[in-house]
Amino acid sequence: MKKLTSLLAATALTAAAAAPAMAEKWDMPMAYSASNFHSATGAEFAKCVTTGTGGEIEIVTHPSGSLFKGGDIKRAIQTGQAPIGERLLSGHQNENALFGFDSIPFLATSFDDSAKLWDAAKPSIEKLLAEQNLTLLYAVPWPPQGLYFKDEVNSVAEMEGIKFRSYNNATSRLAELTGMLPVTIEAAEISQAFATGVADSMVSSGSTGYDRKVWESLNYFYEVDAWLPRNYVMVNSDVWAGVSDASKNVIKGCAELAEYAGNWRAKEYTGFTLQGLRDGGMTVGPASEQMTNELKEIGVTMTNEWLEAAGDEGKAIVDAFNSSQ
Ligand code: PCA
Repeated sequence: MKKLTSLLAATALTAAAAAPAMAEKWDMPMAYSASNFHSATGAEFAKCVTTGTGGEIEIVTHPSGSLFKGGDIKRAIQTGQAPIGERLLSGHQNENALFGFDSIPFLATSFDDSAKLWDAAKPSIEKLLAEQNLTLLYAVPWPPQGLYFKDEVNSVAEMEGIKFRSYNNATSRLAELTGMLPVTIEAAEISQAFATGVADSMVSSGSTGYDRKVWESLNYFYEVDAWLPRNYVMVNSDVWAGVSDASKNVIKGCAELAEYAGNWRAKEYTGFTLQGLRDGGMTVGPASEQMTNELKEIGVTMTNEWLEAAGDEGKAIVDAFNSSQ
C-alpha cells in the first residue's frame, strides 16, 4: 500500500509539472464487454491517463470488440492503426508457444500461483513483444477456468463429439484431446453461438459466462480451476517513444494502479460471478473425481507438448515458477 501511495504522489507531481503540449487522442480497442472487469479496469486506466497528463493524452476505450475484434487487436497496434489496446496474451500462442505459458493445464491454478508464474514469464514476454514493436503496460488475470456444458458430464468419455467453443490454441487442443469438436469464437459472440447450437460447451471463467448470460443456453459449470489466462495492455513502441517523459511516468503509474485494481477485481469477481451463474439457474460445483483425474492426465500431455514447443526459454519459465513455490 505504501508503494501505491508514493506512486500516486509521484504521478500527481509529474502531472502537475508537465507542460501543456499538443493534445493527442488514443483509441484503445478492447475485446470484452463493457461490463467485464477487464474493461472496467481499462476504462479507469484511460481516465487516469487523461486526467494525469492534463489532457495531453486522452485515451478512449472501445470495448466489446467494437473497434477491432480480439483476434485483430495486436496487429492493429503493431501496424499503428491504433496506438494502444488490450488482448488475451495466450491468443498469440499460434505465433510463439511462449505466449501460451499461462494456459498450461494445472500448472498455476490459483491467483497467487498465477502471479508467481507471471513474474517468471514476464521478462520473456516483454522481450517477445518488444521485438514486435509493442511495449507492455500492464497485465491482469482472468478468474480460474472451468468447464461449461449444456448437459451433465461426469467423465471425458461423455464429452465425445460435443461442439466446444475455444479461444486459443490450448483450448482447441483440450477439445481435441477430450474428443470434442473445437470452434474458435470471440467472447463477444458466444451468447449467440450457444443460442444457435454452434457450440454447447467451453472452458472459461465464471466471469465470461456471467457477462454473456450463458445460463440462457448452458446448464452446468464445473470448477476445474485449469489455469488463469491473462489479458495485457500494449502500446505501439513508436508511439511510446514519442511520448514525453512526464506523460510516460503518468502512464506507467496509471498502469501499475490498473494492474493492482484489476487483480483485486478479478478475485472479487470470481465468487460473485459463480453465484450469478447459480442465480441464473446453472448447476455450479466441482467436477467428479473421475473427470478431474482424466483431465489431469490430459494436462500432463499438454504440459509436455508445451515444453517441447517452447524450448529452453519455456522450460526456464516453468523451472523458475516451480522454484518459487
Ligand atoms: N474469458 C475469456 C478468456 C478467458 C476467460 O475467462 C474468454 O472466454 O474468451
